[in-house]
Amino acid sequence: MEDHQLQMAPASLRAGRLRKAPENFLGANDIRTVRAEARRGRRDFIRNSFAAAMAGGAAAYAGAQETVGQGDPAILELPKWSTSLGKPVAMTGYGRPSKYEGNVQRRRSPGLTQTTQASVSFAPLQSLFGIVTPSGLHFERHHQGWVDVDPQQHRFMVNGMVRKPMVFTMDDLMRMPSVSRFYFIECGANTGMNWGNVAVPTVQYSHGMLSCSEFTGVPLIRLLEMAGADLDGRRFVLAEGADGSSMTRTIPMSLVKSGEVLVAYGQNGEMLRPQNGYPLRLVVPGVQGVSWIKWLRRVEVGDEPWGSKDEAVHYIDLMPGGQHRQYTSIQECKSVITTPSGGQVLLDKGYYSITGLAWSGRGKIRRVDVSVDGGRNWKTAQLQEPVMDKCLTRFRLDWVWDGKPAIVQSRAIDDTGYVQPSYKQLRDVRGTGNVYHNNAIQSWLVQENGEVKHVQVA
Ligand SMILES: Nc1nc2c(c(=O)[nH]1)N[C@H]1C(S)=C(S)[C@@H](COP(=O)(O)O)O[C@H]1N2
Ligand SMILES: [Mo]
Repeated sequence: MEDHQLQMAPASLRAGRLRKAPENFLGANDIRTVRAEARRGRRDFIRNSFAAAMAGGAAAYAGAQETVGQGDPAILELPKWSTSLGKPVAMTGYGRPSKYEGNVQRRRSPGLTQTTQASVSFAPLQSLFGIVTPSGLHFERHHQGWVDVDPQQHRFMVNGMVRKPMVFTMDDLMRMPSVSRFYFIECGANTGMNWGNVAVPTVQYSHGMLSCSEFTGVPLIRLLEMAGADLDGRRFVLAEGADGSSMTRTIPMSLVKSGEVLVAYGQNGEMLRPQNGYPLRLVVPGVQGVSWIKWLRRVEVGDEPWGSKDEAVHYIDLMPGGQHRQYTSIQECKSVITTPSGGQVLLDKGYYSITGLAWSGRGKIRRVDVSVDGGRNWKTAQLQEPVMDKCLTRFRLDWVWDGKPAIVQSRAIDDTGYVQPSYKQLRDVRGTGNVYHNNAIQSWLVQENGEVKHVQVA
């Protein structure tokens, strides 16, 4: 296919081409099955893409003509849903995805030891479009299990260096003016397994402690002002959760003063899900997930960081020379290609739309570069609008795969000019003792047989 034809290819062609190959991917445990299924599905795939291929004038789809000659029952015969009565409106008041999408699931990593309560489930980034994570697929990270909080009984307290300590009910909070904003949340441990040079099989497990939602709530600064908080000088807040872990984290007041930190009850147009902190959670844009306290019950104002148990043990970067960084708050600029990515199978050489996600805790994504030759050459990817502050940004690049092994990588640059580092650059600074905050460039190897796997490239 010529370059200009690629530019001309209609959206339906681009979408149709991808949909069949990778979207069926299940979990690491199921890789074999899926690969077999993908091969079996190959003929259907070519058949399905025929209409689109003709529309695009793309003769590159070998087999299309032949298939027409044979007659495609999916076109020539009416399926049963075209010749029968449909079902009445859904009997369950709350809708669910199509039964054909049942393999799009949050998953627990086969490579991580988990206790029942201290656990993680990863979002299926390889199956998602755009930038918003459906609430039912939002990753989960609980230090002491999730809890079903009764909103009638839930209280939110503001105390510490305030003139008038205050307690809010959910009703109190929900009658205040609210704001709704799109932000990403990423656990500081995301991509942590890659530090160990472990071949993480899929992007779900390497990068799936990442999600993005529209959050609705009240800026924390408004509540602090109501309580007459002493906001001058060196100030911090401590946020505390109502779950059994009594998760507590220190947050610098400068972030709160920016107005971005929200006491949120809404997620993607509805109330938070119980697993994500219902009925109240702190939203701390750009900052690692652990500070986004769920089941939020208290914020205290103080003049020193607290150094709480959750700050003494978790998400600390061990640096060379025996030092450690206790507070890493901002999630630095990072990106990952979600298609093609580990575990997926490219069914044929030819056109693919490389796509992925980029984000920065410091602001907006300015540019994303993509390489298909292991970082020797880079092309600028297209950014999908809107590109928002501290939010996921979707990028894509046209690619014609020649059937030879290829290493695909993405490198994001944010509006501070920070460039996502290579694994080696990060190692040079952090040493080898570190497991958190890995924002290195991710490499996927597309093998000759079309199977994609993770490789660690310097
Ligand atoms: N109360 C409370 N808040 C919490 C946690 C927790 O265990 N308890 N886990 C934290 C961690 S480590 C992360 S990464 C995020 C995960 O948010 P999610 O489960 O909504 O994805 O919540 C944070 N807030
Ligand atoms: Mo986390």
